[in-house]
Amino acid sequence: MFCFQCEQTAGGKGCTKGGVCGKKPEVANKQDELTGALIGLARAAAGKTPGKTADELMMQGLFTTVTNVNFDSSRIDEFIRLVAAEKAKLDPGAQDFPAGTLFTGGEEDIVSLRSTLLLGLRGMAAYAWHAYVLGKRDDELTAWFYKGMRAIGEEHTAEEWLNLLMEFGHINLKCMALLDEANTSAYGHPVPTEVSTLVEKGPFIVITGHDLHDLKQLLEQTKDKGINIYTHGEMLPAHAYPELKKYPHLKGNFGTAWQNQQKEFDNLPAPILYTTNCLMPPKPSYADRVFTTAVVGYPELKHIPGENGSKDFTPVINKALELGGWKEDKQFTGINGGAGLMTGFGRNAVLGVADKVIDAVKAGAIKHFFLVGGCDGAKPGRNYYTEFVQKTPKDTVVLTLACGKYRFNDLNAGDIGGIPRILDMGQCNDAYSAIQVAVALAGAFQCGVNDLPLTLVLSWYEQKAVCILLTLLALGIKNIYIGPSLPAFLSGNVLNILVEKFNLKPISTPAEDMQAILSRC
Ligand code: FSO
Ligand code: SF4
Repeated sequence: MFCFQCEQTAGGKGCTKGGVCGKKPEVANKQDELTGALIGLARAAAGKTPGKTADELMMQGLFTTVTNVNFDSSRIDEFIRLVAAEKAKLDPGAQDFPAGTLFTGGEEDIVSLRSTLLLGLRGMAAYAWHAYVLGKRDDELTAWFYKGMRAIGEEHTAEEWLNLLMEFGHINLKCMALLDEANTSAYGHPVPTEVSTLVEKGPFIVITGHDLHDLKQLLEQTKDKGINIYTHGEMLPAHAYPELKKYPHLKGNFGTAWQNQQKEFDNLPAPILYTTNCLMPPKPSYADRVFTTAVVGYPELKHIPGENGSKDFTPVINKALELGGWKEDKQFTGINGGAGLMTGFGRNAVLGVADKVIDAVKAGAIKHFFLVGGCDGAKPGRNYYTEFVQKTPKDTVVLTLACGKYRFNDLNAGDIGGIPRILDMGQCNDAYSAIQVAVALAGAFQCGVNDLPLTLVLSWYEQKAVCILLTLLALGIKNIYIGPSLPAFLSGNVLNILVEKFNLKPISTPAEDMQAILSRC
């Protein structure tokens, strides 16, 4: 196996003997085979209208290879079989891409550029799938999956690869817009909401991942059953959607970001439902109560079938009743000891008070905006993000999104004239909201986004962060800080291009970076 797609890759170079994430070589090799087969499917679809089954396989097949999604080789085998059957219908002569050469075949910079596009496509597939299950699709977006996968199987010059990456960044913006539309049309616009971290006594279910459609179905099926629902990880922003928050048994949030799950779920007296990444190999103390759904999979864990239609969560519900929850209420806190988390500052909420924000900037009450967001992870260096937010001056506002926010979302940072200083905009895909807010501010101040008093300080872990970064770069956003370490799949030369073109900066220390940012203001 060879896999270097995530931030925790072995030695900062690549996992070769087994994944740091727990992925076995057999699974990694099958994922490469599936990727090669999807390139074959894209080739077979050239000049044709592939159809619903092929489209679904393309999105699900890519999504399934994202870090911490599927560890079950039998499920990946099934995908390979279905992709082959679909390809045979379109063009039996189309060749699959040789799996073994995906991340190793060719000159270093070309491998780097090819890998970047593939990893971006994997991330975008997850977003496209979430929109798709809510009935939203876009022909240009769907077609780009095929175009992108065909491109991965072709030779290109470095310049052509860079152009493809920028084109992809724009398509991913469309994809995030589509998901925003899917979520807000189904569940309303998020409203600022305080989320409790108290778990009440009695039966409960923890739901994690990004899929709001699964949460909605679970809430419906647990109505009046005496079972409470708690979000975990990236599901936290769900509390802010009117059509989800209306359920009184959606009580609060349990736990923090994905990398703490083995500790947080140890002996948990409740089932845990994984709707997307990020699944870690479960410990025996709770493996019997883990349920996966959609493309998530792990050998021997219980799986709730039904991809984009209705699902039956009865086994999860029965497990909650059997385990019974805790005997007493339990108050939990965030990693800095704070209880009660605010979320729901999506574009609609923030732009709803745009006048107030603009006035505060003009009056000098708000001097700078930071977007401190992205994924969390296990590395000790990630406390950079906590320290960075702690160091932000009192006359600055921190926008945040994705699971990296758990590093600081329980800090009581106060407010500026009623505007909270830390504004949680939602999940990683809600980077779309952040972009919309930045564009609106630039419009109000009649300047470019790069001229705003705004600095992006991003943490990355997996492939959704890759697609978001490519979107930000495609939009021409410069001076982005990125950490905790640089992607192993960026070769020295490719990194140099990004540094020269976009002034992409690796994070250093919170104090040094803060000083550099504020001295430019
Ligand atoms: Fe976190 Fe995992 Fe949303 Fe990622 S849950 S790390 S960027 O999958 O997707 O933020
Ligand atoms: Fe290694 Fe990350 Fe790949 Fe897992 S997903 S095998 S940790 S690089």
